[in-house]
Amino acid sequence: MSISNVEQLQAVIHQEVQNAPITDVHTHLYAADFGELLLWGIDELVTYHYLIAEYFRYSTMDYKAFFKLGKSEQADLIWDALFIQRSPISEAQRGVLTVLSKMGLDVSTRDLNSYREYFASMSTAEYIDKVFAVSNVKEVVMTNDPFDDAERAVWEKVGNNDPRFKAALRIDPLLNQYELSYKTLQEWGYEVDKDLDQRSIAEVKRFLKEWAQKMDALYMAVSLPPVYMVPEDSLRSRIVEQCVIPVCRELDIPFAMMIGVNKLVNYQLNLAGDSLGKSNIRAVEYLCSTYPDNKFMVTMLARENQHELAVTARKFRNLMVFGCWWFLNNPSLVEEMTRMRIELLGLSVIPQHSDARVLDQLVYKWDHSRGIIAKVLVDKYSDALTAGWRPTEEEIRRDIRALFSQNFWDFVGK
Ligand code: RAT
Ligand code: ZN
Repeated sequence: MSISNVEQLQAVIHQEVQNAPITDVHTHLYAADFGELLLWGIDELVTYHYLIAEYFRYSTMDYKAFFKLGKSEQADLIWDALFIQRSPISEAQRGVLTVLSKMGLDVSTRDLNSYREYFASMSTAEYIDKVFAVSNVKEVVMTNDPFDDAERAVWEKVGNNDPRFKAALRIDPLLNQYELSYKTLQEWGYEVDKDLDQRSIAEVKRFLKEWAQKMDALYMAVSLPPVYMVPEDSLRSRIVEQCVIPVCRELDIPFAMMIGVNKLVNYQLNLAGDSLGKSNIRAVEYLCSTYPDNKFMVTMLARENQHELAVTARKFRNLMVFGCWWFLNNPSLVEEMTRMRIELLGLSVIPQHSDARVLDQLVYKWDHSRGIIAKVLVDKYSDALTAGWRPTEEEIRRDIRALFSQNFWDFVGK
């Protein structure tokens, strides 16, 4: 049935966006087999590093003393500072409220202990099912780091048996700290040296291939600083061109670059201490044009990079822009970026990923993003309607499913 007025359009778009099962292309979640690596529940939610950063806007507490406390004690402090002493209106604060309310809890009681009782009554398996159902997420891509001892042990013994969780091989230590990680590779039996000679290049490639295959990784990924450049005379640039690109090509998987993070500008805040900077789009252009048979997924952290990134994707079909990353995952910026991307790239983007670190966050991050993406889509289809175009419900469903899932699968080719 074709749609001829804005009211109909709004109803159909909102319904289709709510009903679209999501493939979340970048998270920090794990399947239950990974044991304690999978974080969930109220204390994890409240101690999310986004909220730790916000807590220290108000607290004069010694950083070290805070991080020495147990999870629940940290959560008590954050709850008091960010939910009792002040109203929870930042995006990360609002996220906690959305999760509690979608789980059927009464947010108005503000009673942290009663929320704890609810989570204590759930098993991990039961809660995973519940979160996937409530958020209408079909599958999530994990961030799998073989340099993490706890994680490596799971891959070596058990592996991943839950099809809702897909793997991505994350290689930050290899690219950003080769001067340290080559020693780890040596311990694992790879014949690499610190100068990256020809033998090392072959061995790094062997490492990448073995781990991508062990994990059945959908892509390889790295987060990179604003100074990231390829080509340049650096170990990182050489590893990208001589190891990562050829192995990705051989395995036919994308290389995902998350560009723009300045790590630990306040090291005392740990995970909450990273910041951002404007990056050079030239690195993306160079890789996309030099390696047309490789596929690149790119997200950038600085707002200032978003327009040129979208324009670059117009030039290179082997580039898939994805997500509103980290400090950009705020309603005003998601709206601005989604509008601009759709205006420049139509439906050929992956508008959002969640970056969830705590399972429950799938619920709020997707609830908030769905609302904004639907709003932007209503405007864009309305413009077409004004010009006399009459989309059908089926066409709108097709388009929305592409944005929330199919574009990723088509791009990775699975
Ligand atoms: O968004 C985050 O939680 C960040 O701390 C990072 O994990 C970032 O998303 C990354 O993948 O490096
Ligand atoms: Zn992340």
